[in-house]
Amino acid sequence: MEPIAVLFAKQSAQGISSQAHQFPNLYQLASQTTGDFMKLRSSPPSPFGRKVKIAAKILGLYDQITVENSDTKDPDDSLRQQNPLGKIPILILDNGEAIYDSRVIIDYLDEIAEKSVIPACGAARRQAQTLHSLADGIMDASILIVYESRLRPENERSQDWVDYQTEKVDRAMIWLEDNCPSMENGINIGHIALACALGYRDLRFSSHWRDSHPKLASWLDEFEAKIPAFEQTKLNPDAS
Ligand SMILES: N[C@@H](CCC(=O)N[C@@H](CS)C(=O)NCC(=O)O)C(=O)O
Repeated sequence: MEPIAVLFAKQSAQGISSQAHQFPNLYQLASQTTGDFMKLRSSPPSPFGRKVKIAAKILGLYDQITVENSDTKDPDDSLRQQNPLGKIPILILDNGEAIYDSRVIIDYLDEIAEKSVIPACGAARRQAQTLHSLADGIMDASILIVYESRLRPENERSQDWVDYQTEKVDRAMIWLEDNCPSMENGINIGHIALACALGYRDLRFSSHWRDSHPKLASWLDEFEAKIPAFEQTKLNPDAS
């Protein structure tokens, strides 16, 4: 069951409605008629893919999405035709159109769903999207650090580069410890992204951040208790 706090009626929250909002079951009706589903290209450890999965679950669209795992390192993986950048996540719509990146996918899912994870306007929207960017930045920097050891030969690795990226993460985490985002008015895309960023730190960098950021650690525990999709999309740290 979805936590009630997450779900606010889109039409009353947004004031104005797009066509999809006026006919909230438009996508469902179309996909039932054609029998087609959306396909998400992702991989189990991807924090950006996890963000899309959690958003889709909260929005009530996950059962209309089949997940197809991708290998970003494999030049023969069709994902490079679907997104020339060779990055996941990618959402393939039922008409074959490929959309990316995670922000665009979530924006699209939010548009076609009856519920919403993106506040409609004003300070709530601004703050949710800024938190979303901060969390995406933690994920970007963390992934670059992982790739430095995974993709670059040992004698070409740069500790300065790793430190530069690590400092971005450190500054963001310190700021978040002092400014833990409130979930009182419901869960939005900023919260989802932050949870995925912290989950990725747990997965790839151990859980030491929890000792130095106790408020943020409690925040993540609270998020996890509110949003079952977080646990459902968790990857075993021993996985590749
Ligand atoms: N801005 C992108 C970032 C996506 C991203 O960095 N994905 C990683 C996996 S989590 C990837 O595809 N890496 C392969 C590569 O950079 O070539 C988004 O929001 O979707």
